[in-house]
Amino acid sequence: MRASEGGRHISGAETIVPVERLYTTAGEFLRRALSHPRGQADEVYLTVERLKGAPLYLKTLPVCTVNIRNTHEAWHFIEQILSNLGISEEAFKRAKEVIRGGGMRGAALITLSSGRRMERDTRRGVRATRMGIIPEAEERLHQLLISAGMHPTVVKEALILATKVSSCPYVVAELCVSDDPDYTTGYIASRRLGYLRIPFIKEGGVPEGGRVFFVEEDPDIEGIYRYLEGTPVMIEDLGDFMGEVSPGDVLRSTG
Ligand code: PML
Ligand code: MG
Repeated sequence: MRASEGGRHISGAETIVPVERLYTTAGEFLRRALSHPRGQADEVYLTVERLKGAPLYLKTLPVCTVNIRNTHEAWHFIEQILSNLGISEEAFKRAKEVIRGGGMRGAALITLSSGRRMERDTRRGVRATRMGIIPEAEERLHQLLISAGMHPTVVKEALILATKVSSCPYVVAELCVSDDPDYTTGYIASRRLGYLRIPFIKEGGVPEGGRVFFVEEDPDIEGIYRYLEGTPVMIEDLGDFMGEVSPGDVLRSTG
């Protein structure tokens, strides 16, 4: 689903479901487009297609929430952790520009060392699509998120997306800031560190946000698009939920 208002991006969502859940899912996505905190869509595109080929089955990244108290601390932590993952200051600066500028439908691809933008079309970006979760894992994830006091839909979808993205060869890390004005928790995800939730990544009321996928220096761009946009991925199992961790502990584990 892709929704916009006056050409401005409002909301996007994707999933893989059995045929009998199509009607409900289409209805839920439509409702989301028409009652979104970013505004009411005046154009909604729903695309439904049969899966071509068997999906890859993955386990979600392990999740923890970094104990952060304000936006300043959040960005200080992000800068340090990205640096420990091999991402240069240049690439970090470029990522901040993308996220603070907002307005992209997909994610930016930024090379980790020279900080170059690698998307075919920098306004559209690359979209991670064709991913879902098997019903049994979804039910368990729902219960876990509810008991941890996390938003069941937002975090579920972000974790599925981040798990697919981090499994893509050439992708070293993802940085995400929601474009929902009142959703102020973001994350950094990587194969090495899992899914690190970062509270206070932005001030409330700010509609700008976005996703950046940091990639190796000479990436196979066609291969990245093929995998992220084309290869179907299903979550079949859940990684650990580790609760709160201190920024210092995470940094020490990578430094
Ligand atoms: C989005 O708006 O889709 C991004 C959501 C980020 C969720 C971060 C979290 O709470 O784990
Ligand atoms: Mg959103």
